[in-house]
Amino acid sequence: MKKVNNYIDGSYCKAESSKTIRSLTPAHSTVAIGTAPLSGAVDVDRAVEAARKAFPFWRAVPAPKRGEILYRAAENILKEKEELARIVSAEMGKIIAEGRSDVQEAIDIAYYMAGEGRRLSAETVPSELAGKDCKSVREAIGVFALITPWNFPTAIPAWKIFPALIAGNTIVFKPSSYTPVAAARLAQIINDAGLPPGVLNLVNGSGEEAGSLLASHDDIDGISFTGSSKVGEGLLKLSASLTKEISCEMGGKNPIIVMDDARIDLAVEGALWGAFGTAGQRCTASSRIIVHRDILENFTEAFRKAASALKLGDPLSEDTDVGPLINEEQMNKVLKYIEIGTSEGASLILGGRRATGGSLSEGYFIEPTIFTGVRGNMRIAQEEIFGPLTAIIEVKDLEDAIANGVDYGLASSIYTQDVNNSAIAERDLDAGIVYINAPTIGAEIQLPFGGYKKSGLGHKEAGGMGGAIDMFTKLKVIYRDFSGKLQKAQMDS
Ligand code: UN1
Repeated sequence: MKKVNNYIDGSYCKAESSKTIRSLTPAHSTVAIGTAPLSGAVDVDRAVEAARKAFPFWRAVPAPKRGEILYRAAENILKEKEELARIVSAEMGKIIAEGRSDVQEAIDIAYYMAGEGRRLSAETVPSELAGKDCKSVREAIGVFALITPWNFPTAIPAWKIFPALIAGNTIVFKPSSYTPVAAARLAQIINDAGLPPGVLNLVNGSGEEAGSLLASHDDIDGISFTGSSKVGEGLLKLSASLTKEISCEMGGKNPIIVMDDARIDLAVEGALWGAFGTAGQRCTASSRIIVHRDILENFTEAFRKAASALKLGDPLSEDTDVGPLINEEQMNKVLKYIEIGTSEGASLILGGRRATGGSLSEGYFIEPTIFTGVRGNMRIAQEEIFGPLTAIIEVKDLEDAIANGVDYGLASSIYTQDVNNSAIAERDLDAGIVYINAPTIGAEIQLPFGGYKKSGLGHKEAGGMGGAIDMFTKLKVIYRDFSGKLQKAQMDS
């Protein structure tokens, strides 16, 4: 069992309080993989102070040099990919193939941001006047609090840590209290790549206490949060200040539209991966399948059949398709939504129960669950559930499909072979990400990631300009007059 500590100003340290959290393996709920401290105000203050102290030095290191450290971190994560993937899989419960994907995404963003150290581009534009130049430059913002969820224990922290670092910020990282072991290992590898003390600090604890203390801390300049819309809204209130930046990636209720001209085999495969990959615990999960009525029967039967063949089991065995939910609370939430769906009048055509055969009863497994006959205004079609449950909604045409509105707007998808349907969906789907002939999960790190409406606030994650580089830099505009006389801008002359 791993005993995780905080890491502040270049060394491991205990938290002020001796209270700890036990990180349990979701597939065997009584087995603990590690413990982590529950930090309070003293610990948070110390970490913020260390990050503040390190900031002037770190921001002055040339970005290509910062990039070299990031490059080394990428190489080291790659070397430890399998070991880290196994920790992710055991601690979070995603199947081992997806544990590897989680770590791969961290590696990808590390390499990408290492290269960004040689760009961090802004603009140089002509002046209205001779003997004068105009440009913008990107500067580090300061001390960032990075607050991350349990569903991607290494990828999401990496999406935030690497761009924050390349831009010259210093960090207090507060990972989810459900996945402290994977997060601590990631932070350690990055620190060991050669970061100066105080640049990347790790504080463990609960969202309610450590997370809230960070969000409201006077000496934090920016917050980047991924998690539920409810917590995001709370952080927004806590952090409200004219001098604090805040960006949040939040929930989703992501649709796959299957048109009458779609390749049904492809759509079935995509819906299966989108709805039941990571046991539906992605903010991008395909939790609504909106199907054209002319192919509804064919699609639904093929989808039900394929989903019924998915194998639940230990996430660390290579032949498992679907792992457990993260904890009992999450499992009960999904079971509650199954009751809600049934009482709303939707028809349960697959699953709908906790899976308990053999050793499954030791974990928080729910059978892949499909509802049909779902209407767009039902709660199971509107609210984020975060489990292996998807809702099939029948529509008469594309317009009807697109009109199926929700408060979220993260990812969306359409399966069609018709170029016009594809173009209309691209234009009209009210979401930050649109996939054509692919499910709603699986965004690549070189483009910005984020949603509209209740799904996203502030800047987007990942990507370069328009994404994470915007999140972690501020833009300064510089006018330099070397004409040797007072020159007034055109508006004043
Ligand atoms: C999330 O679920 O919080 O696009 C992130 C995807 C992954 C990231 C998901 N690359 O599905």
